Amino acid sequence: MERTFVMLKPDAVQRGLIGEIIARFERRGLKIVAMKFMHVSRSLAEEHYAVHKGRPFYDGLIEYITSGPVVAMVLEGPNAIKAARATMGATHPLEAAPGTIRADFGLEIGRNLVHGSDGPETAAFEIGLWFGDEIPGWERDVDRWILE
Ligand code: D4T
Repeated sequence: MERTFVMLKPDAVQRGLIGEIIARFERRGLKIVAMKFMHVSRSLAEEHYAVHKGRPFYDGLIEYITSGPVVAMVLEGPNAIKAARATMGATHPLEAAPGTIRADFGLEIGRNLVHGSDGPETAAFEIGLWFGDEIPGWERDVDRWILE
């Protein structure tokens, strides 16, 4: 089983899309193992996006992520990182496949609604950063109908 960090960005919250977006991950079969509604401090935003420091869009990205509350969560499942990113679609909404979150709800890269870890190391770093290292798992009764 793999875990990934997913964040519903401030535009998703402001636009009333929290339920719609979470439902897509949930319906797919990804299991929520942690979730919180929160305001992002500047220091957390800077740690989260440290890899982008110095890039032209960095300042705008920090402003955007700290501009309002977000929903942060950890999802679990087989190949959860890939599954979550496929559900989200490509970073730029215009390049995202129809049916993905970013294609269905977005137009601009700087308002692309969701974040998902892009690999196992990033996922481990981001889960630790947002939730710490002690996230318990739970037994889901329908798993035998979702997982072979
Ligand atoms: P996130 O990290 O938000 O899930 O996005 P991705 O993993 O899909 O994309 P990324 O790390 O390359 O970009 C992080 C974040 O920065 C915004 N961004 C990115 C932007 O506003 N302008 C840009 O030119 C790029 C490359 C969007 C996502």
